[in-house]
Amino acid sequence: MVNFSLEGKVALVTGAAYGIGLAIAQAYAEAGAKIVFNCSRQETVDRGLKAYKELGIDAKGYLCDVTDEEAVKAMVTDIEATVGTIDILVNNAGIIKRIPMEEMNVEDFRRVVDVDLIAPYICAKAVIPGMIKKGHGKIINICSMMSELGRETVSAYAAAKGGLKMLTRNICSEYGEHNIQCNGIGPGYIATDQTAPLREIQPDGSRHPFDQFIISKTPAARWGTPEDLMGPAVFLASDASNFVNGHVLYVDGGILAYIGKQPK
Ligand code: NAP
Ligand code: GCO
Ligand code: CA
Repeated sequence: MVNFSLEGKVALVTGAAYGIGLAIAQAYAEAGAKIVFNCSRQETVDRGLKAYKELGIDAKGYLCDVTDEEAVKAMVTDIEATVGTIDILVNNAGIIKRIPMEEMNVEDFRRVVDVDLIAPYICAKAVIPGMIKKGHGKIINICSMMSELGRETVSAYAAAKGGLKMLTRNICSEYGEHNIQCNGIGPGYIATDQTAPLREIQPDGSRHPFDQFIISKTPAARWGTPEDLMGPAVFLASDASNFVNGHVLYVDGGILAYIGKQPK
């Protein structure tokens, strides 16, 4: 029988106070995993703990900026001592800065790359020794449409998410022999805080032009929801995907396959 259970597994989902990370962690808890998450602001950790409590999930939260390697190592050491060896890491924490490249200062560009690419390396490096010792592990990197496509104003984010796709393939290549599978999930356009500016109702009551654009570029003709990611995330964290490695599973309603709705 195919095993989708996460019973007895310890899952660290970074940045999982709300949005995509919270949905993935909720799905993991429902599949039997013990949930640990972290954010870089105490108020977000508190928001997450409240959300998990309301969901009846006994999650452990840490205040930890994923770009701070010493803090990440300390967090992983504490998790291993108090919860158990991390079986599943989801590199979900991420930021975006929408600025035309020629106007973007290098500090902003560097911060996006730090959070969206360097931090997944830092977190993976921190959990891999425990996974090797335990004889298995799952690392899931939250990629993006921008792992494949560009658009105006998101140069740093696209560079980082493109790099994250290749980091996913390289972790697969380097650690597959230790029964560690590293895959990506590439969400399409998902309705979360991060994309709220792209969906704002206009002063005249109409939908945001970008909102209408995405609807025309998505065969499903809708934005995704964090819940759309729950099943794919459980699949990639479970034994059901033990021979799936180095793959980015796009959960985009068909965007990458579609040229876009033809004008009437
Ligand atoms: P979100 O609503 O903006 O939430 C981001 C989370 O990451 C927050 O909990 C935030 O908490 C945390 N975070 C940010 N920087 C951090 C840091 N340095 N250290 C630790 N935690 C940090 O994002 P989302 O829309 O759920 O997206 C989650 C992931 O999916 C991101 O990697 C994003 O790039 C990716 N993604 C999103 C979409 C979409 O359409 N929404 C599509 C494709 C991919 P703090 O601010 O308190 O740290
Ligand atoms: C944007 C959006 C996208 C989504 C996501 C798409 O400004 O284009 O924020 O980047 O967040 O990454 O997969
Ligand atoms: Ca090796």
